[in-house]
Amino acid sequence: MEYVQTVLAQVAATRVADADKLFSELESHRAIASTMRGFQGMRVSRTAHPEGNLQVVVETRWSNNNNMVDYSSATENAQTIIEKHQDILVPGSIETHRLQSEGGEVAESAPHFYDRLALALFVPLGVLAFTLVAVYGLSRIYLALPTAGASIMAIVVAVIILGLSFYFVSNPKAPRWQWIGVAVIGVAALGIGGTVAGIVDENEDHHAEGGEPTAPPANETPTTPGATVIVMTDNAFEQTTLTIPGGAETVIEVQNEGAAIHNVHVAGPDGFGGDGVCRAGAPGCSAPPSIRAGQAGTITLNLPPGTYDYRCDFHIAEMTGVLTVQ
Ligand SMILES: [Cu+2]
Repeated sequence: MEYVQTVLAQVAATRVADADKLFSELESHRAIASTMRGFQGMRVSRTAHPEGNLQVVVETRWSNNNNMVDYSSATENAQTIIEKHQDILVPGSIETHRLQSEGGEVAESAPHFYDRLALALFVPLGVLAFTLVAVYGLSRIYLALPTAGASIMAIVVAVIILGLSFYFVSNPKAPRWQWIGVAVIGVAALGIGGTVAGIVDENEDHHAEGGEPTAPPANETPTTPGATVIVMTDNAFEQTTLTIPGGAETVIEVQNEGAAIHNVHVAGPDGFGGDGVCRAGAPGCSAPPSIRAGQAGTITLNLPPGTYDYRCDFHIAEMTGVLTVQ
């Protein structure tokens, strides 16, 4: 819906030559009006009457009635400009109408100043904010998930993004509510997921500090008396040689007393395997496969007698050792 202020006036036939100043004032007024809230466009038309008078029609269009009322009461508007030039007008020829448009000319309305500002400013800022939320939220979620879960979720997220991109590229006229809906759902999912992941992560930390059996506190004394312990600092193993019995399952406690992330990875018959980095649950890998500062884990081994290299996957040059299975 548009609201239109129409100001009509007739320039007297004898004064048409003096009307240039009026028209140039109206033209410069257009620039001022276009910065006003709700401005949709301004049109000045001139039509010669058969008797020689020049009919002037100035239409300004507004996106709502309040914008038009504000304009009508402004110190300068199309009406006051025309009134200033009474001397060249046919007396009593000024008429002002304020009407609600029934549409039909919306297509030709000039882009509103604020809409242009929005495109130039709010769209990039919005995209930047969305990217930050996406990067932060997704990283929190991925970090909280086990490796396999994170891979599956990354694939699902990628497929969803591709699907949505495909949909919006092939439907460029998709209604605005769909764009907004996708953005709102995306931000909400990332915000909720990131927060939940953060809380889960925090709780795990507290449990670890509280000394759960799966993550005993790092204090150099084994939780189970007599158990084998590997203590890790930045960046060294305190035990670079270890001996354990063969033919039975042995659980070694792993304590990270450094500030960096470390792990223990015992080579199998094929060396450190694959890309050489521990995955959750992989044989020869500590649980968890990345042990954060101050945390502890375990490594469960059941190996035939022999010697095996072990290392920290994060510091393969500095943190190495040899395990002997008797
Ligand atoms: Cu390390």
